[in-house]
Amino acid sequence: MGPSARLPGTAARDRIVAHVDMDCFYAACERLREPALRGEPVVVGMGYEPGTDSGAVATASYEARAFGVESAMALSEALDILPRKVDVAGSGHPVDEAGFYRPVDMPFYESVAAEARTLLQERAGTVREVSIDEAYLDVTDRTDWEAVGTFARELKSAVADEVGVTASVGVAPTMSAAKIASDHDKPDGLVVVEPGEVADFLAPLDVESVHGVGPVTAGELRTLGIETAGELAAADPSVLTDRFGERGRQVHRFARGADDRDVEPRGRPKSLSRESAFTEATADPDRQVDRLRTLADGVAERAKSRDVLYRTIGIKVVTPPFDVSTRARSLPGPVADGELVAGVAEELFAEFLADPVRKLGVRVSNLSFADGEQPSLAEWADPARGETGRNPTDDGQRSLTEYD
Ligand code: DCP
Ligand code: MG
Repeated sequence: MGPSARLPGTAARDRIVAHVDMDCFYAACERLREPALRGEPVVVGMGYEPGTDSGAVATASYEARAFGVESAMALSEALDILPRKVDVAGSGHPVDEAGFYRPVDMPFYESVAAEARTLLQERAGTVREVSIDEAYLDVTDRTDWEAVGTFARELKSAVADEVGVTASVGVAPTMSAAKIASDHDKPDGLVVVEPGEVADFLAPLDVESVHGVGPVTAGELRTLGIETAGELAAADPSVLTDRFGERGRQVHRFARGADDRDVEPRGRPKSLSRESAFTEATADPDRQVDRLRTLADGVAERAKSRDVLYRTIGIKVVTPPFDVSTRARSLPGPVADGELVAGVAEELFAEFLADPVRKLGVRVSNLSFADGEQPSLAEWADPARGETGRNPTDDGQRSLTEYD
């Protein structure tokens, strides 16, 4: 069944996605090395030179935002509404209505971001970084909907304790809902949107919060009388496609909570894998082996279609509650042989056969390319993953391309 045939809000019910976004990140980094800035209005300026009014605001602490300072504002404008602490003597401005201004220091922020990335990698199987302070995590293997609130709280505490900055976390069955959820209760937010709640969660929000709707599209939608995500979800799809083409159909789907994009890491691929969960854990060896073979075929097909040879074949087995085991075997040389993938996967699985199993995965790694050429990034980039997302897989399996 194609996901387009799924009911709204039920897409990818088997997935748990967390979106993590650090709060006022550059300002939080400045506070990390200068604790006196904690609780104070802090403005970080791009192109700012201390003592001058040059540059623009990269970010502002929430205390500075309370004065109206915001990202991308000219620094001179920020200084008008929030003078520098050192400048207020004799100016008529009370000291507590002044802020601290700091120039951007990317190497330092990158080093903090790298620590955060390491921590997120440890706590999630799959991480897709989207900016210096923002990432999607697929945590399906690590938790379930009952435990995910606690899981996310622990994740936030770990970021606070080990990295020293606060993060807002949104959890949802889709990437787009998770992103909106992380933004919903900033700073230090934690919002969990369970499967089946997505459409209701989105409905009252401004149409601009829908994935793929920018300010221009939002303006056009408003002229059609569509102001909220709920109104967009209820709109006649043919009116939307008339006006916006294919994109109209996609934003309509997103507004209804449908979004089948997988959390896929960026960068060069290190392996290709497929995995799939059983609706309920099964100990039936026939079903297990059947599923394993289907996954092996899927991986081999994918490798073949990309002209990829592999030297290592591996499996992943998830047993209740969330115990993840992996096994792999390396071959003497690179191959492209679907029957071999299935055979090795089955042998590796022998030790788990008839154990209760929630989920299975098959992976090939140690990749090389049949034509001897290195793949271009563009070749691996998902062509359909644009502003409005990409087309879903058609078989309910998840395709993962792993990178490091
Ligand atoms: N940034 C920038 N210029 C912008 C927006 C952001 O230089 N116009 C930088 C500074 C931010 C960082 O990117 O600290 C992360 O961007 P976010 O949009 O996540 O903003 P913040 O983390 O600062 O604030 P929030 O708490 O809203 O996430
Ligand atoms: Mg942020």
